[in-house]
Amino acid sequence: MTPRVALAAAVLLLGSSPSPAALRYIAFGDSITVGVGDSTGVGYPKRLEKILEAALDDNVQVFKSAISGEETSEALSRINSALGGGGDGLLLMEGTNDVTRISEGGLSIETVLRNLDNLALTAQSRGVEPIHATVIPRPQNAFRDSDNIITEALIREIRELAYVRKRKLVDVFEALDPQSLEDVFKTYYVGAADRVGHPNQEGYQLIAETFADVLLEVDTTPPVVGTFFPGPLPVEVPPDFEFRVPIYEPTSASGIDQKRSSLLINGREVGETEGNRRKLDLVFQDPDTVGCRVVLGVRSQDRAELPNVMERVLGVYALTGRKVLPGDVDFDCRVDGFDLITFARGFGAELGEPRYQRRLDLNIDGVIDGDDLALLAKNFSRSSR
Ligand SMILES: [Ca+2]
Ligand SMILES: [Ca+2]
Ligand SMILES: [Ca+2]
Repeated sequence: MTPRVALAAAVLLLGSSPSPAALRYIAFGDSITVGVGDSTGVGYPKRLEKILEAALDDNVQVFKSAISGEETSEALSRINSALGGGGDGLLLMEGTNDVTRISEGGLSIETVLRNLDNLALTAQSRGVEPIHATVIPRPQNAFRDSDNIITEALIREIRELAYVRKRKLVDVFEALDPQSLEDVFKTYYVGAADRVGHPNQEGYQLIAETFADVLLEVDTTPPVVGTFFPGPLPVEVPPDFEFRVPIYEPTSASGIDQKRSSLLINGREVGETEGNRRKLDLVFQDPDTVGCRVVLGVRSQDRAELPNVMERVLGVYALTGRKVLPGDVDFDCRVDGFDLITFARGFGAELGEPRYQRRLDLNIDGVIDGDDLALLAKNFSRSSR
């Protein structure tokens, strides 16, 4: 080594010698925290560290403590050693391997929640702030829970857990929710070769940004939905059923905009709200105005300076003893001019086009045309109640 090169090496060493970090986080989790699927091999913790250092202009350490395939019960056995170095926060993203176990009938969501709470309580008892995270959605080719029924049931309860315990929540499910983001699995996931559902580099970057937003208190998440009734599966309910949808605002100090939050029954804003700015229960119960079938939706936004807005359909439910006439496309038990207006919006559309709606294709032949209009006309001005 020439003296010049030796000097350069010494400078490099000095430059990279770790001065004490102003902030230290422990990224605790499974393969998603390990970074499996990230072709650069670093995963979200290193990416998060970079974002935080740039934003705070200070040294930050995001220490990775993760084991691929780990379930929350296994995590409990190593949480103490993971907390050994101390820190400002425990970033707790666990549970997706438990979902696989639940789908095989070997575990309950309640147990997973208790484990997550115990992990968080252990951190608290050692002076480290626990920060919950939901788990990411699974792609259609996942070998278990590819419809995300169990995953969503779990993440809705994690939202409640964070609310009840007054802990921060990083909602990575919401950040990657295929209902709010187009082509999620194509853009942010490894793809067909991976049947577990790991993110790719872009996915890990998005996860890192989602963590950073919460830690830096930048609100980029709209209110999110909790465990709602009657639930995500299509069921028949009595007309006097009480529809109940809790929504949470996990990150914003300013909270939910209650005036702009509502249940949607067949597209109409209805119901009452009860709660506070962090959790709001949206409730509707009225057999007289509920109609003959219910498309349950929710619309909400937070009070961030640039409000984060959310609107989505949660489920479609038949009502006991009520029948939908062909042509009653808004499900209010009558076929009238309002149905005609709705019908006209889809007229001419074929299956696969954005304007095509299944409920307007009355004879289900893949095109909304004169034949469907004839069916509507046949029932015009008739009522089913
Ligand atoms: Ca928000
Ligand atoms: Ca109607
Ligand atoms: Ca048709």
